[in-house]
Amino acid sequence: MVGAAIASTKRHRLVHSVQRVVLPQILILILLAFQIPKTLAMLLLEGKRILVTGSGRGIGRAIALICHQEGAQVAISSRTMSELDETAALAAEAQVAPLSNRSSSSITHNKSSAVAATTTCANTKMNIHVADVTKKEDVEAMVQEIVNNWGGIDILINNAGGAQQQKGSVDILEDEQALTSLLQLNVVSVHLVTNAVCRLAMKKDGRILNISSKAGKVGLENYSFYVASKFALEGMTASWSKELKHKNIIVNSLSPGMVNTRSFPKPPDKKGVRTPDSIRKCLLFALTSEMGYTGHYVHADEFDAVVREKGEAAASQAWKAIDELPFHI
Ligand SMILES: *[C@@H]1O[C@H](CO)[C@@H](O)[C@H](O)[C@H]1NC(C)=O
Ligand SMILES: *[C@@H]1O[C@H](CO)[C@@H](O)[C@H](O)[C@H]1NC(C)=O
Ligand SMILES: *[C@@H]1O[C@H](CO)[C@@H](O)[C@H](O)[C@H]1NC(C)=O
Ligand SMILES: CC(=O)N[C@H]1CO[C@H](CO)[C@@H](O)[C@@H]1O
Repeated sequence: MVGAAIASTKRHRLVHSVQRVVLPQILILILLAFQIPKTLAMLLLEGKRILVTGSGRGIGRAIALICHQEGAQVAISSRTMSELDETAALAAEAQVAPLSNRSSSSITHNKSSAVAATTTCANTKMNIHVADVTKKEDVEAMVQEIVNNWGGIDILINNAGGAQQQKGSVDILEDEQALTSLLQLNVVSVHLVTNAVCRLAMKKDGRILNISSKAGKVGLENYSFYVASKFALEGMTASWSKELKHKNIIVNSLSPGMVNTRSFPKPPDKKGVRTPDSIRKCLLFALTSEMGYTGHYVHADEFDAVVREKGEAAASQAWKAIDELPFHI
């Protein structure tokens, strides 16, 4: 009884001191929260650790910059250091200039093949990795280095890949080695990176997004090698979504549409051709979707059309399940 009385007195004092000390602090915090600029408060990927493969140029670079602008820590990789430097410099320009000029970004290069240094921007870091994603040693070193730096990866964006060099119908395409090489680049490498990331860097709670193509959904005359690689990728995406669901890892694919890049050049004035940055909304939608939409595919053009016709609230109607619906007679 005496103990209870003392406890009750203590509790009483505690409540008093909570009121005296904590409440004013909470009030101050609330006031401060309103002072935080809207742009900072609304960053969609704040604190996420993201690896984007093939981010030295084109769509991969645009994806890396979009993620960086949304507050993520971004690791970029490609085979070419100079292109990665450019991506990192663009990120540093966009981020450091308006926020602060307390430190100029310094990029130091690591001589070993798959590792490099960290660029510290105002509030996020861009990590540079020179790596050939078709080589297992490069992939392992890159993922291990990111784990050493950041402790893990929250989002993997498999973007690295290539186009079919020689186009033509099946009777024309005699170089079967070209098919093997394209599958190596567009399918085996994605397996290598995803395997290493799941093993070393993403034990649970994460997201994997592959940048796919309409060629992953429909046959295209004279592009059978490329189509084969993209159908394979869709199949892997659907399978992984099932394998990784219990770890709360969401797996989807995104088709950026007709983006004008060096690997996939398009006349910029052709109807339907879009800039790399124009996939921003669709990308952020895909990177913030819920587990209900794992094993799905979204096309940037279809996403834009749904949002235009039905509004932002209907955006998830743009998702398509990769698995075919069962056949009913
Ligand atoms: C920060 O950068 C701005 C614009 O470049 C410049 O005008 C300003 O003098 C800089 N401030 C400091 C403290 O370096
Ligand atoms: C390069 O990376 C290796 C492996 O992570 C590390 O041991 C070494 O210290 C790094 N060298 C430089 C100059 O950063
Ligand atoms: C496909 O390639 C064949 C030659 O292999 C060519 O005759 C045909 O015009 C091409 N079709 C298209 C749609 O490019
Ligand atoms: C494995 C794979 O298909 N990767 C693709 C990811 O997205 C890029 C950009 O569209 C393609 O070039 C890659 O082939």
